[in-house]
Amino acid sequence: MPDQRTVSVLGLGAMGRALAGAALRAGHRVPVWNRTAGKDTDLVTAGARHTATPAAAISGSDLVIVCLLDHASVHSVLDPIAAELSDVAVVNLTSTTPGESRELASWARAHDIAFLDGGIMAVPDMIGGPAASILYSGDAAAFDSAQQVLELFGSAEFLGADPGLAAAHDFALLAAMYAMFAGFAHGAAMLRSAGVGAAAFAERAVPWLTAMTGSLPWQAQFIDSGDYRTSVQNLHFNKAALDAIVRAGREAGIAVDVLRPVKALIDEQVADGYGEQAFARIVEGLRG
Ligand code: FVH
Repeated sequence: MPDQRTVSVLGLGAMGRALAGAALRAGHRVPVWNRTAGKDTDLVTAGARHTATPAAAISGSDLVIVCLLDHASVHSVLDPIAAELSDVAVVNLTSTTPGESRELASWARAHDIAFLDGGIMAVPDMIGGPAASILYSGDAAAFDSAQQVLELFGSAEFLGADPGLAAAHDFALLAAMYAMFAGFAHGAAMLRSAGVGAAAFAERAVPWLTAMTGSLPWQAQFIDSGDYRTSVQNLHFNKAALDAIVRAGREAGIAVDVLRPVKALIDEQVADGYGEQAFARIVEGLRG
């Protein structure tokens, strides 16, 4: 093994186990630790080293992968071993907000720890496969030296020195996904009232939504330029459409909670006099 490293994994939930498994399959030494015992059985059978404490897991490590529940659990595990982590590269793959990621980076800097934050755009089964993508930000030198290992988990992309950047992208992508899933639930509820099953709806929704995502770069041009003038499908047009879809939902006897905030954003722009402008202008209503 020309470049065998010690890759410690703290946190053996579904994702931590998948990450440890990928590092093991590539021939690295993988000490693992989890708060609750028994989650490393399969990994140990595959060659991982069981450790009883986080301190034991990171001893002699080249790279420490942290995959816990949330920001608070990261601190509860790393705070007591901060001194031992000095000069070690720590990669946090726990989902944290951008602000929490920046806070962790400041904490790491204060303890001379090289810190990278990552946003995993994959579910555990995808780890190590071609569709898995993980976004990183923070310490560029740490990314460069860890990249060979990080590529084992999925394509590894470094976004920049701001440690909050990976989390910002992660949550932006998840927000788009959840809004789409909620829209699918609304459509399924509407069609259920007409006696049509969700499976049949899904068959139609996939090609429709796939085609519609093709308009995202066009919408992005409005947002990035701040120029929302359009000759097609302005906010008046979209207001008429949304109003009708909301009426259809009420006719069907279903709640319209998913659509209400979209309608409110359109109504606000129209009320402010921007009815002739593009739908993408609703982003202006999302300022804090
Ligand atoms: N699973 C997924 O699809 C998503 C994909 C995108 C990224 N997420 C994030 O990854 C983090 C871990 O997710 P997970 O799927 O591994 O989650 P669980 O299976 O629930 O495992 C959680 C682990 O965290 C440990 N833990 C929780 N609290 C503490 C604590 N206070 N101190 C120490 N460890 C803690 C827990 O340990 P235990 O309950 O087994 O003792 C698990 O090892 C997460 O941020 C996702 O958002 C995954």
